[in-house]
Amino acid sequence: MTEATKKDQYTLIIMKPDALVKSLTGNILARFLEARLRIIGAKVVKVSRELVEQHYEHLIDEPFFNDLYEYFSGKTYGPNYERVLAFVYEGEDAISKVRRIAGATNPLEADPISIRGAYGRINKKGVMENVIHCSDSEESAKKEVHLWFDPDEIIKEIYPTKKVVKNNYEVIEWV
Ligand code: DAT
Ligand code: MG
Repeated sequence: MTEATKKDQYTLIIMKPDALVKSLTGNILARFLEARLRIIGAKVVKVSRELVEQHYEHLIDEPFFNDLYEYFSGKTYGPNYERVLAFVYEGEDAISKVRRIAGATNPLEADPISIRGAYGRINKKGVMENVIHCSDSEESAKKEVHLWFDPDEIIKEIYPTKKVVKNNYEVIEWV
C-alpha cells in the first residue's frame, strides 16, 4: 500500500486520574510512540458528572456507575487529582494499535506488558482502575472527540464543522 491510500483514523486517549497519581504520564506517552501515531490535540480536563454520564452513556444503568464516576472524576484520590489528560491521536489503524498497547479492559485479564496489565489494578471497591481510556471504534472516536474537544483545540479539521455567531463573535462548532 502506498502512503496516499492508507486510511488515517482518529482516537481519543485519556490518561485517567490513577495515571496521574502514579506519575505515569511520560511513561504512557513513551509507550504510544511505538504505534507511530501523531498527537493532534491535547489538554488537561476537570471531569464533571455530566461529562462522565455522556462519555460512559452505555454504562449509565450499571450498578458500578457511581463508583466509576468517583474513579474517573478523580474524587477517589482527592482534590489534587481531580483531572485527566485527554489526547487525540491520528494515524493508520490508530484505534486498534492503541487498544493493543492499552490492553484489555480488566487489568487482571490484560496482557501483563500492556499499559493496563502493567499498571492497572482492581481497587478495594471492586472498581477497575485501568489507567487509560481509548476509543473502541471509529464511531465512538467521533462521538468522544466531539464531547471532549472543540474544533479549534485540534490542529486540523478532522470532522465537519460550522461557523456560528455567539455574542457577536464567530465561533467554530462541530456540525
Ligand atoms: P473500555 O474502557 O476497555 O473501552 P468499557 O467501555 O466497556 O471498556 O468500560 C468503560 C470502563 O468502565 C472500563 O474502563 C472499566 C469500567 N467497567 C466496564 N465494565 C465493568 C464491569 N463489569 N465492572 C466494573 N467496571 C467496569
Ligand atoms: Mg469503552
